[in-house]
Amino acid sequence: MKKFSKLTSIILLAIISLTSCTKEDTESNIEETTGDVAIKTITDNLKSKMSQITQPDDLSLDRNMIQDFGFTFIYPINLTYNNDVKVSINSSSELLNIINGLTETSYIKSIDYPFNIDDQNTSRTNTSIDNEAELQSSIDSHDSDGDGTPNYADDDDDNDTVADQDEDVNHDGDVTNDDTDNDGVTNINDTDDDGDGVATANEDYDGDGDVAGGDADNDGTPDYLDTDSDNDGMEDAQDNDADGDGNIDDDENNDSDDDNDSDSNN
Ligand SMILES: [Ca+2]
Ligand SMILES: [Ca+2]
Ligand SMILES: [Ca+2]
Ligand SMILES: [Ca+2]
Repeated sequence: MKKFSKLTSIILLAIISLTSCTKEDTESNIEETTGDVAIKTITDNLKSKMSQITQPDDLSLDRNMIQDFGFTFIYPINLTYNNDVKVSINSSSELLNIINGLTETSYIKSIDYPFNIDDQNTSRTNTSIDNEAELQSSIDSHDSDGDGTPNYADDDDDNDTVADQDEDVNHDGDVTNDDTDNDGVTNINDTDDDGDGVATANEDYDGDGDVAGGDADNDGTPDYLDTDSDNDGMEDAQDNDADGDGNIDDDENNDSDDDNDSDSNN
């Protein structure tokens, strides 16, 4: 009898937890389908990015907007919180204040259309966004590496095998202000971060599959940021140019005949 009542209790508990799961799932599905998904994607993403930056300011906000979404707002814009409170925003600094104050329970649910943006994808300034479909289409089309995943959902924007968060080599929490080789292309968009002629994705000299983790000469600078990874006094590009013809072996600028024997890489 005691055994029977214990079994009954377990079954009852299982039924109760199953029922509550179903209710929660239904509620979260309802929440996900209400409001303006595009502006919530933008503001949630900016909240996440700004909270990682040591000293976020209006410039870092604009840079992160351009990196992830390909545009900056032309102000004013009017946003509405999930509790229906409206706020008019006249500058990136004002937007930053709003973004910093967002929480899981206090978020932006919509933006008033139309509004204007400076669109980096099309290089058109003052582009009008007239509805949510246009906003969604604009952010979905911003795909730096062309791999089909828009930047805001891509954790390796330039597809160089180094994750976006690991492109923050100055460790200020901002992934959009690092340019190791000073060529004007930030590391998060640069497929050759140290500009040594060897693509970042090909700088995994220890072959462990982790480009960011390798440091062949143990000088504290990882190989993909070190123009002379083995510290032999010869730049990596020369190390990787066996026949010295100026074409780097087995790289994106492929030397199809590594040893210049007129026989393709044999
Ligand atoms: Ca992509
Ligand atoms: Ca990357
Ligand atoms: Ca660069
Ligand atoms: Ca390189």
